[in-house]
Amino acid sequence: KPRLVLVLGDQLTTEIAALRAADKERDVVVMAEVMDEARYVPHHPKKIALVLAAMRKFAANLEADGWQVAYARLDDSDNAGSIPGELLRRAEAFEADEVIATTPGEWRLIAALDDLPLTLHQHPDDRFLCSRSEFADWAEGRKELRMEWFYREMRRKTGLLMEGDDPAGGSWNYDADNRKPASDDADPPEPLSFAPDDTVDQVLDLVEERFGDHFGDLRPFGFATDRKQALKVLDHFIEHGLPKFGDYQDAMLRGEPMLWHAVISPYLNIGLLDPLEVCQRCEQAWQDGKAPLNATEGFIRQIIGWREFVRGVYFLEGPDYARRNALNHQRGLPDLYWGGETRMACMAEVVAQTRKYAYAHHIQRLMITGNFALLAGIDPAEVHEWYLSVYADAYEWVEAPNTVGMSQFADGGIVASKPYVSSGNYIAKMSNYCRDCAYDVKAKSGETACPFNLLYWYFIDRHRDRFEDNPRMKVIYRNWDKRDEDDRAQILREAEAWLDQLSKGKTV
Ligand code: FAD
Ligand code: DLZ
Ligand code: SF4
Repeated sequence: KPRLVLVLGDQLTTEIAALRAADKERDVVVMAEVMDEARYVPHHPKKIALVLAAMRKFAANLEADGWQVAYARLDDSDNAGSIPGELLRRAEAFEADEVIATTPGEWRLIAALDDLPLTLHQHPDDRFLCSRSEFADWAEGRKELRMEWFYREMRRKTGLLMEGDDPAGGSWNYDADNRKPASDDADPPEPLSFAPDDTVDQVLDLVEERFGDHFGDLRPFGFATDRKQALKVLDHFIEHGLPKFGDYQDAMLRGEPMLWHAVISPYLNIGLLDPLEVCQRCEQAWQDGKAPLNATEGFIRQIIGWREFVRGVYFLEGPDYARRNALNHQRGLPDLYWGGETRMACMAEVVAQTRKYAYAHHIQRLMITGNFALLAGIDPAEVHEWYLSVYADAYEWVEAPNTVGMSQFADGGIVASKPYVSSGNYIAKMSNYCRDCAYDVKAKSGETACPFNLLYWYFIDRHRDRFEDNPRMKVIYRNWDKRDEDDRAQILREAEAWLDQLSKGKTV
């Protein structure tokens, strides 16, 4: 009897565990474009197109390689509409009663597979350097989980940037060199873009017809949709982006959404690129003298450090993680996140770029849209749903810990040791957004005061009980308490009035 080999839309590599465990002569690969996956959140149309186009090309390659592939297109009349539904349909058609799967990256789908009335052979997703059980062992007995310690383990384990037992250059972390703002005349590399081929064109038409109402511009579509193209993106980054990646990692410039970032997360997360191969190629560039150590270390840390760490936390913490709300924030997500009008130039810029590219870099996600949501006290579940929808790289295992944990502090401080909040000052320092804003970043109160200034102190004040004793926040409270009482009262009053306007749907 054949067995069904499930390959999901974010498992597109021939090295995926389920394929390695299967028998080409005997088994049937099941791949399915289904409404349930396209709609669990209103994904950006570019994200849906990327996944479907990459699935179609991957399936064609498997077939060319001799696999039997039962592939369901979204518009097939007999499409069952869900992953379990498709498995059941194929089980009947092929008289199969066993499924070989690679553990999905989301609790929702893990549960759905567990519920199937078929025998499930589930294999851990070993595209990651650190398995779920290894992470659990590392976390066991630790009072707090800190990425930096975890990262050092990963450096030792992979040997990346190691000189024997010591880190290359003598330091584990060169972040102190990595916080430069970019100047207006900065000249970042042009990102690579791929003209749609026939497969992509067909998918774009389908996505336009079915998901035209989702937030986000479908066209122009320039994503890589197969491994060969994704490798070109990686090479392009290593040659043109990596040398300055470190310096400008935190910088933000109007009209320059990608700067020196790699824009490879959409490909890493669906399997077109492998994390270790990415890091080894970067290390090679450093060894060849083509990239400085601060950039190479900073970049590798994002992948073997942060990316692995957040995945570990997601699976360690369990299925309720994405619903946590430690600060009890209840305000609804304002319409400006979906492109509604706003006078805040920074928010307008990041949302507009997100709509256009399904991309924002880390500091934009953390210190603009995330910072604002946290300061404004938005319900983290709504913030989570937004991030999961609008970015081409968003899958729950990586998005939820970044959003719910790092950005919204809704896990109570597992991912972040202090809340990532800032006043307008930080944004003015790291970007040129404030120059064209209706608000005045220097004004701490009054009609034109930057909302980040008002809301920052409002946040600090309202969460005193939780954060006052945090050693990394003591100075902030000391500074706040030193201020004149009337000043403090005025700022809090103005912040409340501003939030009131926000909640009433007024243009703020
Ligand atoms: P670069 O800046 O060039 O970094 C290189 C790579 O490092 C990335 O491709 C990514 O794979 C990895 N990386 C960097 N930071 C992180 C991080 N914090 N967590 C995990 N991997 C990281 N990343 C996602 O892949 N999917 C998400 O859904 C996602 N949601 C996020 C939500 C919020 C609120 C925040 C603050 C961050 C989120 N990130 C997410 C992390 C990060 O913003 C993106 O990985 C990064 O912007 C991707 O762009 P890039 O490839 O140009 O990254
Ligand atoms: C994101 C996504 C989309 C939009 N569509 C599909 C699909 O039609 N078929 C599929 O197998 N996978 C899709 N995916 C990826 C899944 O949502 C992803 O596998 C789970 O969220 C687990 O990470
Ligand atoms: Fe954003 Fe404030 Fe600067 Fe305007 S002034 S761009 S709201 S930080």
